[in-house]
Amino acid sequence: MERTLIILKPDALQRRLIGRIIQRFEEKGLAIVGLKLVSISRDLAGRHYAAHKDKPFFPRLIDYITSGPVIVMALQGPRAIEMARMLMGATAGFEASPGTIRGDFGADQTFNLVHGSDSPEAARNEIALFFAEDELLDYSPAGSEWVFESGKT
Ligand code: IDP
Ligand code: MG
Repeated sequence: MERTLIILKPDALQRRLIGRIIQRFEEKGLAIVGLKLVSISRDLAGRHYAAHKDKPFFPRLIDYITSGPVIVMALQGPRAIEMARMLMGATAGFEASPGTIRGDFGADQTFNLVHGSDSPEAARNEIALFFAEDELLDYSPAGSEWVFESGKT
């Protein structure tokens, strides 16, 4: 089954929005199979965002993601990667559609509340960066049979 790495970024915690953001993913039917509160080191941030290391905004991105505690979550379900990104909305809050997390709560290009893996390969790598294998629990929440025809997350 597909898994994706979600990070509720420092602004989500500081603005006391984590409950409402997690609720979006729960309501969609994705299973939370890993979850913890962590402080991301600059080294880990650099590895997580390695694809952006030559971008002009990279130093600000590292400052931002290491500026306070974050919640990291692994979500599981059919098409979890794509569904999570749809729920998140466009990168910049000022461009994201209303109804999305960034569209409803965000107004900025850097401070955009949430990260979601963008491909199966990225998801595998990112989940491995943040979770040990025994921190990931495989289960289907009650009621999944009424969310997915397969009945499985
Ligand atoms: P994504 O989070 O929607 O996948 P990416 O392009 O992968 O967006 O960028 C990673 C993160 O870097 C964004 O979530 C945002 O916090 C920050 N970011 C992206 N583009 C810019 C920019 O043009 N200026 C400043 N920060 C940016
Ligand atoms: Mg990205």
